[in-house]
Amino acid sequence: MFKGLWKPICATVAVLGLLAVNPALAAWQLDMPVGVTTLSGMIRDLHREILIICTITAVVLFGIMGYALFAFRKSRGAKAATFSHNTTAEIIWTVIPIFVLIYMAVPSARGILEIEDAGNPDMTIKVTGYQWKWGYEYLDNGVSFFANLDELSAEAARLDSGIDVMDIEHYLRDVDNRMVVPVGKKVRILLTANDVIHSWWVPKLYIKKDAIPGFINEMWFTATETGVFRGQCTELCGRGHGYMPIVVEVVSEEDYAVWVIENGGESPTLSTTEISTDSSVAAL
Ligand SMILES: [Cu+2]
Repeated sequence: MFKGLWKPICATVAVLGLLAVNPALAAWQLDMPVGVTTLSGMIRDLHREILIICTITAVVLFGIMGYALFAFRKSRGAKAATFSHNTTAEIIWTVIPIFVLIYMAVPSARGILEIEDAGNPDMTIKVTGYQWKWGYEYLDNGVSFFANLDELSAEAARLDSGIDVMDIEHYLRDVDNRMVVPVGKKVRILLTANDVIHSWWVPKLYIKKDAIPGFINEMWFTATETGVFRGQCTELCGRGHGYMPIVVEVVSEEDYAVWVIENGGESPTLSTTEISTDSSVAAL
């Protein structure tokens, strides 16, 4: 029965075998990373649940379709059906998908509302994308700086540098100035760009949005643990797109206060920055 299928089956097994011994496979990841924010668990669970539903749906539907194509083929003498419709079947294949979609839509909508609720932040950072670096302005305390690619990566990236990039622990994933935030505080990010569209993405913080010139996008996170979390620009923005990484360091509140003072901040206290027409007018 499978006489004609041996060749493609052997070819598939050979390709899978080659992939299995490829060292690059070590970097493969089949699931979203474990996040470190208050929303990351919810987003990961939702993603998994919906992925499982979609996978089961695809396997069942394509399975039925594949079986029908194989079992009722013309060479086996199959004849075209003569009925025009089947009310019971039509009700079943309409009602079941409606319930499945509602089942997925309700938690998705709840999640989106939570993700988009950037109100009442403990602090606000304006992040600006440039070709090819990120600018950070802490609106509550006046700290501001640029985050450029770290010197070691920049040196190694030069033609004929003689440096083996495999020897660099965080090649193209490190910066000279990290964005530092306190753990357990709601950090709002106001995101824009100065030249072309960039995109700010830190996988473990579960946030990613485009930085668009002339627009201010908003997103937020509350980190639940301290540590260093890396990301990168994810919108192809020109020659140096791969050379503008993001490094976020989450520290304790005390360490954050010290960092603010060390970096010339006005006050280590966290406060809510109200961005409104009134305050802009008052500031003028
Ligand atoms: Cu880019």
